[in-house]
Amino acid sequence: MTNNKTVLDWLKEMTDMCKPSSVIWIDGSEAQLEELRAEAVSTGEMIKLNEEKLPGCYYHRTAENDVARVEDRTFICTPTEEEAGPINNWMAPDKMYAKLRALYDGSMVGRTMYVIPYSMGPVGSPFSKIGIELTDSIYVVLNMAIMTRIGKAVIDELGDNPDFVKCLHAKKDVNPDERYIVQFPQDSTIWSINSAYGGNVLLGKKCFALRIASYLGKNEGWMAEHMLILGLENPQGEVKYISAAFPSACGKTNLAMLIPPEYLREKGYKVWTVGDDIAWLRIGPDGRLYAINPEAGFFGVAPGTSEKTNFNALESTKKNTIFTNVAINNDDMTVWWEGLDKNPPKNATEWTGKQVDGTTYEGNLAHPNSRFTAPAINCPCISKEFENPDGVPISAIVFGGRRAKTAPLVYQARDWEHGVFVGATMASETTAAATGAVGVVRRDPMAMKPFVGYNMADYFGHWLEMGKKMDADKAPKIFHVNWFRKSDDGKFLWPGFGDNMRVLLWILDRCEGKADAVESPIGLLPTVDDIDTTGLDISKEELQELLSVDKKVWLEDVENQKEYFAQFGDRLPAEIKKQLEILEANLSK
Ligand code: GTP
Ligand code: SPV
Ligand code: MN
Repeated sequence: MTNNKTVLDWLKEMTDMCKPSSVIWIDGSEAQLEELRAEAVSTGEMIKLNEEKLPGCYYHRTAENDVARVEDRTFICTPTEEEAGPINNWMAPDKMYAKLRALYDGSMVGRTMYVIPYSMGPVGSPFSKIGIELTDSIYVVLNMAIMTRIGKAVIDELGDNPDFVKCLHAKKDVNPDERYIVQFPQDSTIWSINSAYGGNVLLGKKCFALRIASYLGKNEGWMAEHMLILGLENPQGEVKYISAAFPSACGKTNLAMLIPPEYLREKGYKVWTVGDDIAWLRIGPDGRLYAINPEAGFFGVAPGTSEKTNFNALESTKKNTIFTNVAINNDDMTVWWEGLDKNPPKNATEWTGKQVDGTTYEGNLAHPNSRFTAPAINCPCISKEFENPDGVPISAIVFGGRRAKTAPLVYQARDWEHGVFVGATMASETTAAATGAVGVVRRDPMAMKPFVGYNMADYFGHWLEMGKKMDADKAPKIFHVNWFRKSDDGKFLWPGFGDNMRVLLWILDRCEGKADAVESPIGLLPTVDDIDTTGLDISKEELQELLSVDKKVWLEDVENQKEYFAQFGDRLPAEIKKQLEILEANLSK
């Protein structure tokens, strides 16, 4: 498929090491993908779902020990430990290469290696970057075909260029003790072994589009962020774009596909989805910040997705979708998960493969991190700018997390520098998207804790630098939201989902200087009258509670922030230290 010498030399080195019995280039044609689907069905790797109800849809079940990203087995192998920084796992590149070579050696004997040329971003866009993933998993090939632009057009675009990200994945025996997800940023190389799950193996996603890309972005003056991108259209037909960074399983896909409350729909408000997980951002010729979604599909959390909570996501999964670790309704070969509806199938296959009566079953039929892989073009509200090679101009950047207490429903940063501090002090309760305990509050700056490809302190510095390159009136305004605040009896105080639109409207009005705000120790807050509650069953007192800032709780958080920042030592930018002092002084007044 190519005469690119760098590609061919690398492919030879990798095949010499992995020793596959055959090598197949993925050309991106429907005929080839259809052959692979048939093969995966014949071996049991995938199950064909009901062709009438779910045309072109397949089911896949992973090993029970392989259901989420593995942060403790994910490494950033920069030449020095200092470059990877204190929050990444690190090993010297030579040592890691040697260790992994021994594991990859002969790992594909008797197996086929697939060569997937792929583009992150529309082929040929100035934002886009090319990768090639070598994998012995058909599941990976078929997922990459949904999540990225693949095939001959991409290898043609690369031509003789030696500049591509070299990605190697071997399923091996899915042994969790020898599972490694390793990034070598200086070599634009990703090696993944002993997993077959999502973010561990679809190497274009977190490994490339965030870890490697954040490193490239720092060197080349752009940003790779764990952000959704949405367009909000007002009744006059003007569309403004917002990007938002929330940690894994904290509501990006939901917000990106939001359906406005009825009274706003009647007025003519609409939301358009550009992306649901990753944004690549560059300063455009007019000095504004532009974003593209480098992906071509959604790898979304299934549980909790319903006609009511996220109609557009559900619609996106009705054809040509791969479901992973959800439950099967054996009667009609459709899928089910917790929160889809109140009618679990009686005759069900649980995600582990166990046959159960779903109506009497206790526990989860679907894994809490079960996922759908759906083509973005299936989405009823996909933006017409989705393929725009120049991206969309961003008016507001929103940070957010799951915080039962502390963070109010919404507040605005005073300026870019304060906004970077707001992002840097993000914290959130952990979710099922990664292995480990769920519900523990941890600091997760810009939702990038698991995804930053270099020293987090330098990453804060890069954010500050980007701000300096934009005039204050052109830079996006920065906000923080929390949909997950709870009352003392443990109930969510905010209805969330479509009603989050009410908060987005305040945000955009702030960007246009149309809405009021009041000063608070942590930033600019709306008053209860600034958030439109038309048709909502929420009292002024409840809204007041949602917008309240408890100084005592915040001062405790400041102590935690200090401890967190201390680990970066002298590398922490002075601006962050200054903002921390301002916050503490404001809270102590
Ligand atoms: P990743 O794909 O892991 O990056 O996750 P994500 O950030 O896209 O999260 P997603 O939108 O899939 O939501 C994760 C979970 O949060 C789902 O169970 C949702 O039902 C729930 N959720 C999303 N938005 C809201 C909200 O506004 N309020 C509440 N209470 N729950 C929400
Ligand atoms: C996340 O965990 O943030 C995801 C899913 O989007 S994964 O692809 O596994 O990273
Ligand atoms: Mn994500």
